[in-house]
Amino acid sequence: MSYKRILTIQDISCVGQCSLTVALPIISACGVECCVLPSAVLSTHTAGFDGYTFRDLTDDMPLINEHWKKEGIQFDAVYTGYLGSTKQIQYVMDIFNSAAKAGSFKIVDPAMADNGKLYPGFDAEFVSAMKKLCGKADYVVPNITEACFLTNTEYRTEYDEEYINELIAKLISLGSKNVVLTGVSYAPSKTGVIVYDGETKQYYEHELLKNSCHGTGDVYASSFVGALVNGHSAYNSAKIAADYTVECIKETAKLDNHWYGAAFEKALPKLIKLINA
Ligand code: PXL
Repeated sequence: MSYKRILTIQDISCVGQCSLTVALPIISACGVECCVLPSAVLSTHTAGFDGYTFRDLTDDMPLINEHWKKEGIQFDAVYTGYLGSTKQIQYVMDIFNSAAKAGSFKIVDPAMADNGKLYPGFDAEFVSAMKKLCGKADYVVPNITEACFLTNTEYRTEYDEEYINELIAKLISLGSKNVVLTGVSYAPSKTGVIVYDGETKQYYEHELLKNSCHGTGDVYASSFVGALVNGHSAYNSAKIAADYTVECIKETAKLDNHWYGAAFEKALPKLIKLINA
């Protein structure tokens, strides 16, 4: 029986249905052991709550990594999300070098921006370090805003294939082996994801729902990683993650005023079916 162990590095937002509180249950539901390295602890996420607390765990990272080295602990994949500081990015690269088994996947979700803007607390220095981290990845999973920041491209809400192709070409030139670009919409009620391995581009188009909620990027990246580690191809993993995320948004729409996160729990049975199909 194959039993994989992965490491995910991102924050704990105590309330807010994002980052580790999403990645842990989703990856576990995929039948994969999920180890964690919290980048920071926040009382809530930063998108819509005021006065949140922020405990930066940067200084713990090298100590944790040293202990893992002594114990010979390594992982079948390392997946990074929201990071807590620019300094942390170098530590994450050290962890890529020492804690990722040979042949394992390194997946970077450059969780730092959406809707044309950086999240609070991030700046040009962070973006520049994130470009380097993306260069070490097997898969980068940005949305269009993040792709624009990573490639110094003007953010547009209306675009054509040429604009997207240019964005993807610039992303791959950062050094990642593959690009998975989310939120690519060419028609009013549709959106989709492009998977590019440096040679072939594949587009999976799906429904664009009217309601949107925070945390769907984390739901997407976590289910993508879960599928990939289960042996699905990158395209199939991108498709599974898209279908699952759509289901999560539909579940969220059934709730009153559930604005801060996606009700991903209700759709976990669907994800498990997709993974095992
Ligand atoms: O979902 C991305 C995310 C993760 N973690 C924190 C955030 C956000 C988005 O705003 O604030 C703390």
